[in-house]
Amino acid sequence: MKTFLVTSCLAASSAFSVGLQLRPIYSRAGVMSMGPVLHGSDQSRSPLVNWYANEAGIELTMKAPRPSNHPFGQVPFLTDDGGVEVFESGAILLYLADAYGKAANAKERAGYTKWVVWANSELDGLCFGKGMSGTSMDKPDLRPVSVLESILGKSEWLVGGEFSVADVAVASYLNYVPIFFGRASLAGTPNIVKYMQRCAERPAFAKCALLLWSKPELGSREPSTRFAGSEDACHRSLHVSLHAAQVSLRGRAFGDGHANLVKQKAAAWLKL
Ligand SMILES: N[C@@H](CCC(=O)N[C@@H](CS)C(=O)NCC(=O)O)C(=O)O
Repeated sequence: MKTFLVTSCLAASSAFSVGLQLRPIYSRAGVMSMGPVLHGSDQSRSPLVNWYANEAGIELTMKAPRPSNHPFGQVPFLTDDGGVEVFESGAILLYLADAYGKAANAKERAGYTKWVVWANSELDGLCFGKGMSGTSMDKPDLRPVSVLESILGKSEWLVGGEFSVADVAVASYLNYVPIFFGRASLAGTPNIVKYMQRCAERPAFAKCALLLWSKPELGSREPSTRFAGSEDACHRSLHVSLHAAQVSLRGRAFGDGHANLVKQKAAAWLKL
């Protein structure tokens, strides 16, 4: 069993400039700085944070889901120097983009915050349904689906013609769809499919081969019935759909297995 975890799967290269602020190892008070620490697991939403960190060249230290100060005991949960604590995957993306990115003011931030919030508030339901009940992304006539299709027909990326945290937020959910709903066909929205494909082809997406905490370890530091049993909907669904699809993703979302699945599905949908 692993009792430690690596720093993130840092992208070797990134076309995504974020104007990184370099942090000292020791603060002025002489207290050791950890930098951003992510409590996460591979069978959860936390890999989407890893994807963004890879793209942006942010070094994350990974920790087990628990113990953490997440008020609801979930993952992902991020801490950073200076007492920063953030829960909710979208809020974590926004924090990292704000803290380590290049946006100069509220106007620039608004370019991506709206998409991250939309992904969490609207796209989540479209992709997974309530309680993972079913996807609506295979219904091209639904207004938000057709609008997204139209937007992605005009631009490769969501904000300012370049890849950004907005794309991580949106494409992460889209790219979970083939994992959770193996029979869903997105053939009716080719622009969305090509976008999913573009994102899956990014080296930082495929390089998410992190040494993330695997399921038996989720409760290893602080036994928790919810994690120890892994009975929450998102862990269970991912596990079941992986099995059903007989796809060798080695138990993790993102990474090369997931990238290949998206690429295969996209190629098949675009032929229809
Ligand atoms: N809306 C939250 C969802 C968090 C969530 O549901 N996390 C799941 C894993 S994907 C979890 O921690 N489940 C264990 C539990 O609820 O105890 C986010 O986006 O971060």
